[in-house]
Amino acid sequence: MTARLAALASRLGRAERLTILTGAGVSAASGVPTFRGAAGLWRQYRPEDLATPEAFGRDPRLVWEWYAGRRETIAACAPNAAHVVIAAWSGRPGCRVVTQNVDDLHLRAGTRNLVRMHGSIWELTCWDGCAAGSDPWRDERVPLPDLPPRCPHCGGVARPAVVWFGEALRPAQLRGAVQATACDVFLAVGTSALVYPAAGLVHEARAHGAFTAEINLEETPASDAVDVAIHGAAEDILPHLSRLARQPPAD
Ligand code: BJW
Repeated sequence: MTARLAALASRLGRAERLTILTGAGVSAASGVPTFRGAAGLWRQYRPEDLATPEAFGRDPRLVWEWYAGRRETIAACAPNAAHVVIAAWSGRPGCRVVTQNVDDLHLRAGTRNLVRMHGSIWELTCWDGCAAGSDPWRDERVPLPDLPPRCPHCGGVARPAVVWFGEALRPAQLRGAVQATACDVFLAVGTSALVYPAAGLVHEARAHGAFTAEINLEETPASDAVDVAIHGAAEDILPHLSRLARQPPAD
């Protein structure tokens, strides 16, 4: 473990182009539930019942109740040590952060050059498809007064501006994520590496010649593909790595 951490810290210290991909595990220590795993959201709910356009079309109010509850939980959460380290690294030239998280905790930690692949739970778009409502607008009200909320442009039903299963990512977000795979070091943190296209990014980075690494509490489908897999909590490992990367290498 120590040798792997040292190897990764040395790569991080020297990288001119660093890309960090994050998933729900990065926000777990802040109190935001992950999707999969023992306490994951999918243990209580079936994704096809809640995180698909079909589910929303069937029962917008039910889906909104789930999102409204999650917004309340997230509103009470603050960025943790993992967000803070990533935000500090994001100030380096050539560093890009790609997140699957919709909680905006990276933004609240001050992260720059951020690609939000799956959107934001704090933004809405028009479900009825009016032209003005296709651009996400911010709505941070907690609680939302009426469910489902309405589009301010046409009065139709509004939806969370997140990417559901079976939906395409916004082109700019997908482009930004793919471009970020051209890097020297690609670090995947706190993601189960199950959901595409995000799960494919580490392989693209490897194909570009990047040194690839994973930080996760457990093995994932990416563990065997990366150069270094470190098992541990992001909020512990990242501050440790940050300190090591600042130290001059031992002779
Ligand atoms: C810690 C920790 C700590 C805990 N420290 N670690 C190719 C192959 C197979 C299938 C597909 C494919 N391409 C597309 C698909 C279909 C589908 C897909 O991937 N399905 C798979 C599940 C099989 N993908 C899609 O549908 C995507 N769309 C698409 O591809 O469209 C194509 C298209 C093109 C043109 C027209 C139309 C369509 C969209 C995927 C959208 C995913 N959406 C969600 C919901 C977002 C909104 C919301 O939040 O409600 O995104 S699902 C959910 O999973 C959420 C997450 O961002 C995403 C990833 O989860 P994540 O972040 O990895 O979290 P967990 O919980 O899974 O894992 C947490 C990890 O952290 C665990 O490993 C823990 O061990 C670890 N951990 N604490 C470090 N402290």
